[in-house]
Amino acid sequence: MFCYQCEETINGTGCTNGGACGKKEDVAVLQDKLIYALKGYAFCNMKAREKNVDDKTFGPFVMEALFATLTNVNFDEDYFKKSIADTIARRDAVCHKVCGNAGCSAALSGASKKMADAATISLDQLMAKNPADVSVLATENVDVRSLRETLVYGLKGLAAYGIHACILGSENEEIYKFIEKALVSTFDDTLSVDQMVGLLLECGSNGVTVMAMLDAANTGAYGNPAPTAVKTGVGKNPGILISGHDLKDLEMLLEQTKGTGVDVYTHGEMLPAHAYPAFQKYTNLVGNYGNAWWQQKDEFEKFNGPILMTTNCLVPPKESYANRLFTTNMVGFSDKKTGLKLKNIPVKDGKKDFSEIIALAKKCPAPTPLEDGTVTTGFAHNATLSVADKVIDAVKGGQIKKFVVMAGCDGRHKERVYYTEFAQALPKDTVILTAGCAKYRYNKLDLGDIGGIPRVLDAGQCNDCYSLVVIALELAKAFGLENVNDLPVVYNIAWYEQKACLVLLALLSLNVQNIVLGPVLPACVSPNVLDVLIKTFNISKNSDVDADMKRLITI
Ligand code: SF4
Ligand code: SF3
Repeated sequence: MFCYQCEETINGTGCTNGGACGKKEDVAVLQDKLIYALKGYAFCNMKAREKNVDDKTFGPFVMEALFATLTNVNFDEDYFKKSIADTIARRDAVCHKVCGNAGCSAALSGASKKMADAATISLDQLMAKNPADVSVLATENVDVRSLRETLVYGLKGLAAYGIHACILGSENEEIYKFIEKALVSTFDDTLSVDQMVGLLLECGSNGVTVMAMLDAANTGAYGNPAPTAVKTGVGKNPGILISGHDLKDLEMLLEQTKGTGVDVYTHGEMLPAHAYPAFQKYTNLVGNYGNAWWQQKDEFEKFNGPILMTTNCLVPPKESYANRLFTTNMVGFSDKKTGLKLKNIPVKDGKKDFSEIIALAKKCPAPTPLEDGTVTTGFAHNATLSVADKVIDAVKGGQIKKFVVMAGCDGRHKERVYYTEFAQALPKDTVILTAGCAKYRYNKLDLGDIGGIPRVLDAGQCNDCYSLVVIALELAKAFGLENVNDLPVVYNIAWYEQKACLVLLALLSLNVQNIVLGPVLPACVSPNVLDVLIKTFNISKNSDVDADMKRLITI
């Protein structure tokens, strides 16, 4: 196996003998084969689109499949075997509409050898195929590999956010067309470096569109988030812990637990849900338990009750709580060695039945307390811009010197203490704008406020980085600036998985300059590609707190 899609990749170069995330070789190879099959399906669907006979369910299916291959989503061989078989069957069905009895040769003329293979390979042949032929390393040129893989990782992020919007009834055919074109491009040997860089930026601008779509879907369904202090302590009732990013799942769980005596706690990326008016109506939504995803082994054990993982980040579970850990959507886990397979709650006619989880919760003790305080969230664009006048006055009056965007992901590497130290060392006239699970490194610190404006403004989940973009663009307008880079905003972003890759591409597509990225640069970015990013966007890696404070804040 070879995987270098996330920040924790072994030795900063690639996982070759099992993943740092717990992904085993068998699953890694199946994920590679799924991506290979998706490229063939995309090619055939593109040909079908030209004749207006394309598969109308291509978009949601491909997004779900791509999302499943994102870091810490699915560790289950059976899931990927089925997904590969479904992809080939869908490809064949659409191919038949294009080529019928005439065969594929006309459609394939001009396609690369790889693409022709991916568009015609049978399921048996694909399953028997040498893993090296479908691996990331099968693209020999390191720069081409870098550009193609970065694009695929951006697509995974796009798919993740696209699926959430789709679940809430928001779709955009243009996004599907882009996913199709981008997948096909990764087997096109005729593209220049400029064209491949162009596709990365196009992926970023599609990222802005899809995040905006998800924002509209979330706020349309659940209202505009408002600043909210969320309890971090626990009560005496048994509880269910819900983690991940899927707000629709939270809504269904809250409805079904109403009046049962079972409390619902959020975990990780579900924390910002407390700020939506629609969820504040539920008295059974009682607080947030724990921190970012990587601490779940300890926290899930102590929670004592059932846990529902709606999306990433799932860590291979400990035996102590595996029997009360459930998955839904495309999250999955199985282990051939121990025979453990986590139960997945399916969707039927748009609904999920959580009665098994609720019944189990009733038999479990209340959660063991981890802490007892509050954490504030809910500073999405609507809430933050409603106090825009106050913010603008504070900037003009010199009380706020700089906004520091510290969005992104958290992770287990101990170097990430940097983000806590950086937040603590920031001068008192700076405000942190955050979104994503990166916030857990500093959202419980008492950093105070500036004239009533908290010094940490949490816009929400990683997809709510869109809110940070809206806030920046609106501030630029208010200050009469044409260039968003002229604002007193600096970027010190932490990444871990591929949604963060998409967010980064989204910022670059908006021409945001001088982004500082850490705790390491993506292994998929080759030295030459990095050079392009430095020359075009002046992107750089974070260093130590003192040096970064000097270059970002003092100067
Ligand atoms: Fe390694 Fe990250 Fe890939 Fe897991 S997702 S195998 S940790 S690079
Ligand atoms: Fe976190 Fe996984 Fe990325 Fe949504 S939950 S930000 S890492």
